[in-house]
Amino acid sequence: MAERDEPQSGVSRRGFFEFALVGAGVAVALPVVVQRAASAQPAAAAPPHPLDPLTADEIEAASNVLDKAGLLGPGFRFISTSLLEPAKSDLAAWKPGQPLARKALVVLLDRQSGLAFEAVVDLNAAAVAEFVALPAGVQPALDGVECGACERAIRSSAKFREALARRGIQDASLVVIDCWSAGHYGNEPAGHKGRRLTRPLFFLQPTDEANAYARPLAGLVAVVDLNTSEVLEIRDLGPLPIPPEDGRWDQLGVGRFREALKPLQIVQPQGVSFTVSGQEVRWQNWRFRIGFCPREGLVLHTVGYEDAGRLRPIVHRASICEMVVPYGDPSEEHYRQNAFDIGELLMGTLANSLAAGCDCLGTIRYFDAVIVDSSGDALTIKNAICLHEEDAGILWKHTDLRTQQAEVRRARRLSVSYIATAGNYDYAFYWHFYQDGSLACEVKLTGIMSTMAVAKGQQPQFGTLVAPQLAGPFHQHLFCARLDMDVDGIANTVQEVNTVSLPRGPENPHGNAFRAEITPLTTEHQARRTVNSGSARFWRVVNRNPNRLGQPVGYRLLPGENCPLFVQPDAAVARRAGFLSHQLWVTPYRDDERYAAGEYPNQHPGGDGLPKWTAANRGVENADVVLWYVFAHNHVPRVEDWPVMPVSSLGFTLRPDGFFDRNPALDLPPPE
Ligand SMILES: [Cu+2]
Repeated sequence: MAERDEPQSGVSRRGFFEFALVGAGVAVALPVVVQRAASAQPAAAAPPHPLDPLTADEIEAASNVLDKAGLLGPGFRFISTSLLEPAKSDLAAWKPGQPLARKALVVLLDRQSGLAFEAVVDLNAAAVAEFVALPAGVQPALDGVECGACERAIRSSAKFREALARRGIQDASLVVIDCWSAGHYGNEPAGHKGRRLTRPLFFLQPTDEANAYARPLAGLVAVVDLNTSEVLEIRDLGPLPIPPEDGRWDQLGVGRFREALKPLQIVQPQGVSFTVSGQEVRWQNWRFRIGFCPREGLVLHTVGYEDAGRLRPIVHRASICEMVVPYGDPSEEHYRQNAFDIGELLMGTLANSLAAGCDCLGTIRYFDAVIVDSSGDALTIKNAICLHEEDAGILWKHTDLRTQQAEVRRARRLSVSYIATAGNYDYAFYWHFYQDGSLACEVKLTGIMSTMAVAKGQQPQFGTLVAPQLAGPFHQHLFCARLDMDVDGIANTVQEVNTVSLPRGPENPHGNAFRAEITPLTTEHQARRTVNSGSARFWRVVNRNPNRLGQPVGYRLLPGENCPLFVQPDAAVARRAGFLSHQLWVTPYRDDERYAAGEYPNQHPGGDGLPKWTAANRGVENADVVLWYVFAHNHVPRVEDWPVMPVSSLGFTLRPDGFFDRNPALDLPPPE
């Protein structure tokens, strides 16, 4: 087994990943959230399935196989271990009861050589199937242990302590150090090239209860080599006064509460209406599997709808495969704030342990998530995924004014979700299943904004003043959903639908005419599209199989809130996240085209992922298509977003379009 070179908890006073804030805002070490695998998941009663996430035993078996094969040198560290999902063709050929070919994909980092490795472990054969050194310079995602080491290195740096002294801070342990991914800007000094870097940000937390983000330490730029824990650079651009207020958001800090609401109880006296077998969920004709991986977190597999006794596939695999948060402040200390939280931080590993009555109401079925720690042991995140039903208002209703015949059906939805904390921000990811065949993705943004100090009496140019001498910088949250669509089978075509008004003329004598125009997107270049509210644009994925009216059966992708990327096209983050140049991409399915910015975006110079793959301009007509939908929240901070941000939510919806022969929820029984 690889050497565990750092303890997992108590690494630092307040590590980036290693502490969770619970209860009255008291910092508590990780064991509350993450438990050793031994005390975790009960054995699944259902027979295993090829898409089940790796179990704790499988993760540790993979580590042991690599160790026994002598492949783990003393500087090796596990970055991630995840299920290597079977090729789609193999999965299609698999029948329940047949043996599973279980493979683990392990990403390793050798701190001594600085090289990263990909290993495939055949778990059935307990053998290493592949072990490949990645090209020099490829940097897998950051991990919490190395960030803890970075914090210690900075705290013991004399230059850092001098910079703190210039800010009136004598005790370096009062400084919160958030490791940020270093990015790639092309202006890195020669001595930084090829190294594994982080560029931390600094905040003062004078007491355990204080909100560190209320007191950013302005003017400090630092670069640390994560492999050697060397502090490569500490630059003091000059301090600004530390903002004066506490920015407390914890119970004790808030102190006085409004009168509590009277109880509102969500009770399901007869239990839930869904069934769970292993990772498979069935509810209201829906059938799907819950997956989880360290990078994308929650994954939906084999989403289908049972229609008149026939299980009809809709989405083969759905996930949020990448996201980027670019910040708009051009100053030397802030222009590199461009976090790829999924590809650079592994969002799934940041999943919270959820609590009934707080994060979710009602009768909850939780699923644990299992990840690998840096030494190769399995860690279980208890209750990482929440599955429950919610009332969702009315589904349909009509009153006949003549007969007074009234019919109404209430909607219920089934929600599957997880919540991850990435430093200051918290992201909640939901998939909502509806009884009318709709499937909606919702992302909720909350937590604490990244902040910057502002000189007294000044107004920030690139942010909003949210408290005295404290600004929330302008920034964006851009997400990419990867939707491997299989609408009634794998042969699908994507169409764009634009509503256009007709010019006056013989076709439009009264000026009122408008119609929906349908354009098939047949090649990858043609399918690089942007949202357009001016034409009420949406896209749909159709299968040539006709419905009873002879129309192709299909599903719409309906955009929700969206906006373009606001940085220049040649800015570093735009090059590195080339997928942000369009909101829709369509590719023919390939097993190895998984993440919109490529496999290893950390410190990548750019050009990987969707722009690279689609350069070939492959055909996507009547093919096994993958939709990549980019959606964005533009965050112009408000005073009300401070000190903790009320949820902002955005997403998109997949809605049946000719998939059914009529309203599929016509058969819902009336309410009692
Ligand atoms: Cu924001």
